[in-house]
Amino acid sequence: MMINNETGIIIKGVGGRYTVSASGNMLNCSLDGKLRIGKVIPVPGDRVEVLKSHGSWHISKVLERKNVLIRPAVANIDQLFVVASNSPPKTDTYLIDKMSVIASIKNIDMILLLNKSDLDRSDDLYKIYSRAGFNVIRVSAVTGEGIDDIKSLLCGKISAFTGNSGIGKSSILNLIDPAFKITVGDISRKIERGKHTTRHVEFLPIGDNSYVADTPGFSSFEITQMDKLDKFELQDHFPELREMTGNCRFSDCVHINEPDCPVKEYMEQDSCRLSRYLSYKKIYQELSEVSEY
Ligand SMILES: Nc1nc2c(ncn2[C@@H]2O[C@H](COP(=O)(O)OP(=O)(O)O)[C@@H](O)[C@H]2O)c(=O)[nH]1
Ligand SMILES: [Mg+2]
Ligand SMILES: [Zn+2]
Repeated sequence: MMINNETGIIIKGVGGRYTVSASGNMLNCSLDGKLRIGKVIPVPGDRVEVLKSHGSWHISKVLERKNVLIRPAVANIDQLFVVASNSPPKTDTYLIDKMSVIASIKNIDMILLLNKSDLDRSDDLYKIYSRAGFNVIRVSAVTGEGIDDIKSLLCGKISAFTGNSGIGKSSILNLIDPAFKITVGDISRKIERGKHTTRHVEFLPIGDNSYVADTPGFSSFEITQMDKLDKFELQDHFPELREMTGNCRFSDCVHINEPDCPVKEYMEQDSCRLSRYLSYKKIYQELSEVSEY
């Protein structure tokens, strides 16, 4: 009996069958009986050990995860591309701010893509997020603006695209690699929902050790998913607040109601920072309510 061992990454899992990318091959794998009993359910992005016995491949072990997101479940995300726009469907800044906090908690780099730049340059969003310290890229799936920048960022990483429906995630990915051939537009998705079809995430291979997933957006970007974040630590997940720490009268200052807080003053000084500050206060409030239970 010949036995083969490989380490690979799950790019897709449907109905108990997994596609594992290993040494340049796509292996169709089932789960080892032992793993079925265990608590860890493998998800796309998981690094796994696979074993060939009696002619078929099995996942024998799930390696330790860097992080995991839910609905859709994905693991080991290095970077999250949040697609936003001032053009319809206009993106709410609070949504971006919540996603940025969760990405930070999960140790995921967030990149903001301002799509539909052919229609609207999204100047306000550009200013708010570049000043807050994020990598912001203007993109157009029509003119191709920004596509090369995205391509170079994808190299060697596991990435996910998120953003509201209709914002252009699939269109951008199709420009990155025309071979993806992802359906563009909302119609197919609405039909899927009507049929209660589960929407599966699939990582698309894009060069060596690089994978990108188109997602319908994560429902995990909710306050309750902030891994029971201590509200005093929320400021650590706002880069511009983190930069200002140590300037306040109270060492445990949260920069909300404390008198003479220079951070509060700084954040209220200009409309860009204020937008972020309002989200900070809103998330802080929500975390306070969650922790009361
Ligand atoms: N003008 C313009 N339209 C775009 C752009 N990107 C996507 N669209 C259009 O927006 C709609 C939704 O795009 P899609 O990629 O399906 O969005 P998704 O739901 O985020 O995957 C489609 O009609 C696209 O043709 C863009 O950069 N500029
Ligand atoms: Mg899409
Ligand atoms: Zn303060």
